Amino acid sequence: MSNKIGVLVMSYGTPESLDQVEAYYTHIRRGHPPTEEQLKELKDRYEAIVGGVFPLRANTDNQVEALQETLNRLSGDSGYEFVCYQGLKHAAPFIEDGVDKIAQDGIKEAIGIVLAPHYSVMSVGGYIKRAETKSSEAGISMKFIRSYHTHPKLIEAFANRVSSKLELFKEAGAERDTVKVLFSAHSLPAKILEMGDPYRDQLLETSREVARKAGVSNWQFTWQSAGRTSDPWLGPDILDTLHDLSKEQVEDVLVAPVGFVSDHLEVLYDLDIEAKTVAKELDMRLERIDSLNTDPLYMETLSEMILETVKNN
Ligand code: FEC
Repeated sequence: MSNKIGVLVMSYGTPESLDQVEAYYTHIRRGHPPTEEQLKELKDRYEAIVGGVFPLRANTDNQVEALQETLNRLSGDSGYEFVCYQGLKHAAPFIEDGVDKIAQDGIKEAIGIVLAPHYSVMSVGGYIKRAETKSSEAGISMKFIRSYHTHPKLIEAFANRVSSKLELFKEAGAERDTVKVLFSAHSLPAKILEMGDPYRDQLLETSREVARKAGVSNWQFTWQSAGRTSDPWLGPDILDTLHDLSKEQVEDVLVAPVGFVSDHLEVLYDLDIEAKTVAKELDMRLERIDSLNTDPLYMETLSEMILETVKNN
């Protein structure tokens, strides 16, 4: 007998074309349209990465497909069939659309998971709140996975990427221990710390575990991609960190953006273009680890979290 379980796979979302950027940006700003200048600046960043293509779209599609395949393979003869549905935070299909589809397919039991490993009330918490509201309206019993930042396979996947990039520095003549490994993640308004939010501590835990697994002692954590608002954001920002490292005569830097799991604007622009430009001005070599995208170890991390949640209920 097949017992279907819906999996709502939630991700940030991205526009499909340049003419959708304004609506997308307005949604991120909770209904407040950007100024002409802000809109132009964002469109310019999308144009700079790959000529106005939106890589997060295909990457999320591929992750959802690979997760469904991995999950059904690993669930073996459990009697469950997992069906994955996409739900995006800021673009269609929205989180609510994903829940609607689960309901239309007559599925009554579901699990929600976010393609971001660390919990903050302002990030994953927001996804979960929307999915919870919609699923209770639709009569679906939905359980959520809030974080998976120390799952051994996630740590292994990141550590493999750190080790292989450190090899490239070695081949270019650098001593492994002189390369500064910078773990990074999206900044959030600093007020989250007063709220006892686990985001920063979870990111530090992931960084520590990845460093240990990859045998790296020369590392530090830094923030990136802070919003352009007047509130204080968590720092130091990566661009300031690069200036500080340059004063300490650091020449080689490997960035490991462990707060992200896909290639998208915050990686391809903020790191590969902006941070690389600053590093070049400072005469430093900056490389970045490859993004996880559909790495089998990442797909197994998500699948194991989901299977465990089903087993424990
Ligand atoms: O490639 C793409 O099209 C999308 C890339 C993208 C990802 C992403 C992930 C996170 N964000 C997080 C927090 C915030 C907060 C604000 C904010 C604003 C933006 C803007 C763009 C953008 N974010 Fe994002 N984020 C991505 C893209 N983000 C574009 C608007 C312009 C700008 O500020 O650069 C500020 C909102 C406000 O004004 O109130 C806060 C967090 C993550 C990582 C977790 C996750 O994936 O959900 C946290 C990918």
